[in-house]
Order: sequence, then C-alpha cells, then structure tokens
Amino acid sequence: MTQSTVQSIEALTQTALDELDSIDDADSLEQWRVRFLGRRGELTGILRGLSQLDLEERRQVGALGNQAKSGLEEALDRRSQEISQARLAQVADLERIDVTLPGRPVATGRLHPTTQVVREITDAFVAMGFSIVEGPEVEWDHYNFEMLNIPQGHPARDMWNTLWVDYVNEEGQRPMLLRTHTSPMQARVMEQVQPPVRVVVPGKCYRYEATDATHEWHFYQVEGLAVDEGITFADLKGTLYEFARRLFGSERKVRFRCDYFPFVEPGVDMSIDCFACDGSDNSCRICRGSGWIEIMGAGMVHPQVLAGVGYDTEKYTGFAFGLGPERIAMLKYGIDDIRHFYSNDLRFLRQF
Ligand code: FA5
Repeated sequence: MTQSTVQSIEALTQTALDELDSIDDADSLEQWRVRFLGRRGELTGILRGLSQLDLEERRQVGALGNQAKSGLEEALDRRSQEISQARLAQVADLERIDVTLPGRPVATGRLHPTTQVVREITDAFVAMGFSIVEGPEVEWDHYNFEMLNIPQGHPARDMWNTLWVDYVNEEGQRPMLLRTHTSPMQARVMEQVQPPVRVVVPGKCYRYEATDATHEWHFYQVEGLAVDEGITFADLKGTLYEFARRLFGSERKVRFRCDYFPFVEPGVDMSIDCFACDGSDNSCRICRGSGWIEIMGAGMVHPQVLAGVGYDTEKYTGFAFGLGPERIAMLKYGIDDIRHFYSNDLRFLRQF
C-alpha cells in the first residue's frame, strides 16, 4: 500500500510538471492548479487516502505528499512569473518604435477655392494701391439701399431679392437684412474718411433667389471704391483692365457694356469671354451661347451718393465696382457649376 501510494505521488508529480512546462497562458495555468492542487484535485485526493494507513506509513507518505505539494506550488509560481514576463515582453515588442519606418502622412487642411481667389483678387488691387476693409453681413436697409440712392419703393430694389431679418422696429418697419451686395460698405467707408479713398471690400452676400450653374443664394463679392479729385471713367477702365490682365493674362478678352445701377452714373458691367464654348455653343450652360460671362458691375459713383455722405461733389469724383469671386474662380479653373463651391464635396475641394 505504502509503495503504491508513493509511486502514484511520484507519477502524478511528474505528469503535473510535464504538463506545466507546456502551459503558456494564465487561464490554462489556473486549470492546472485546480486539477492538481485544488481542494478536489488529484494530489489532494491521494493525500486524503492516507487516513487508511497506519501511523508510521502515514508519517512517511505524508511527508512525501507535502514535499510533492510544495514542489508543485513552487513550480506553479515560477511558471506564472515566466508567463507574465513573456506577456510584458510581447507588449513592449508591440509598442517599440521603429525609427526607420516611413512617417505616417499628416492630412493637412487647405484654403477653400473662394478664399484663394478672394486673396488673389485683393492682392491684385493692393498692388495698385488699394487697402482692404470689411463690414457687417447683417446690414441696415439704410446702407444696403437708401444711402445707395435706392429709397423705399424704388423699383431698383427688385434687382436684389432680399432676405429680411425678422425684426420690426417701433415704426412697424423691417429695417434689417442680410446684405445683398458689398456696396453698403461704400457709404460706411465714406462716412468715416475723407478722400482720397481707395478700398476693396471682400465679403459674403445673400440673395433670396433660385440657384443655377452661375447663381448661388449666398456668394462672395469684392467691392472696390476710389474717390479723389479728378477721377474719370478712364481710371475705372484702366484699373479694371489691369486687374483682368493680372488675373487672366493679356490673352483673355474683356467687354464693357452699359448697365444700370442706381448708385453709379454711368454704369457698366464687365464680362470675360466664355472659357467653356468661346461663344460657339447656343446651349452652353455657362454663357447661354452669348460667349461672355459677367463678372462685375461698375461705374462712376453717383453724385447723389457722394452728397449723401457729405462729400463736395464739385471737387470729388470716384468709381466703384463689385465683382463675384466664384465666377472668377470658374473662369480660372474651368468649373462649370457654381454650386460645387458650397456643397462640401471633398473630391471637388481637394483639387485646389
Ligand atoms: C451688384 O451687386 C452691385 N452692387 C455691383 C456694383 C458695385 C455695381 C459698384 C456698380 C458699382 P450685381 O447684382 O450685378 O451687382 O452683382 C455683381 C457681381 O456679383 C456679378 O457680376 C456676379 O459676378 C456676382 N453675383 C451676383 N449675383 C450672384 C449670384 N447669385 N451668385 C454668384 N455670384 C453673383
């Protein structure tokens, strides 16, 4: 009996140690512990059977059993440490930085095409001696219309389909709006400074109108204003020709035609020849077959506007213009629909 118990303890110890060697994760280690050393484990089972032996045998085999038990416990501790060290080494390996690997590309932002073109336009005028100023997008009727020679009830108000702010003043009028053009800044600037004036005003405008390939309901304008003694229509044409030459090169054709704006006299619009069809396609979406794309309105500042801000109209004359940067970007880059600009399609925006 003693002999066979001793043999089973030795065999079990050997099996347990062999199996322990091949274990390499914490879960299997716990299963091993329960199987051999747990309360109902195999070694515990053998030791429990000792009660049937006589005292002397019990002492001998008991000592062997306890020795086997502490041997297995030590082996378990060792293996457990080896496993956690191997795990730590694995994590360190994963986190190690290989400085020879190529860097990850950093996604850089870029300027919106409108911003790029607005800057190009203002740069061209700054080079000709103009300064840049900005003004409010939420504007009073007073500046957007009245100071520009467009009083209440004037039919020309229909030229700008207006988004009114839902604010009613004490007289029951709605005097606040989203500016329909950057021209209100003409009056705001002239109220503040005496001639000579040379400014450009980039900014956002809003109109209550249906969109198509060349019309958005919100878009940018760049306003220009020059007032001084002796300014003539030749100065206006010279400045705008020079601007077109800087932006489009000398090959592009430029056209001035008479146009009407209540705040200039005479008034013109300036167009550039159509990049899409050269005027050869009657169904062209861009120029509708005319061969020309209008990019700005301009003219000599109306004496009524100069008088409105207190300028001496006998002494001073000036010219003003308002141009559309999106239309200019369309011409420069061959974009066939203005609605691409603000539809937030990255495939479009990443091209610039
Ligand atoms: C005006 O807004 C006048 N304030 C321009 C002006 C200033 C005339 C100073 C005389 C003196 P108009 O509505 O034509 O004019 O607009 C001027 C330019 O803004 C157009 O030539 C066009 O390039 C651009 N534009 C006008 N409406 C839109 C629109 N819905 N979408 C995109 N661009 C537009």
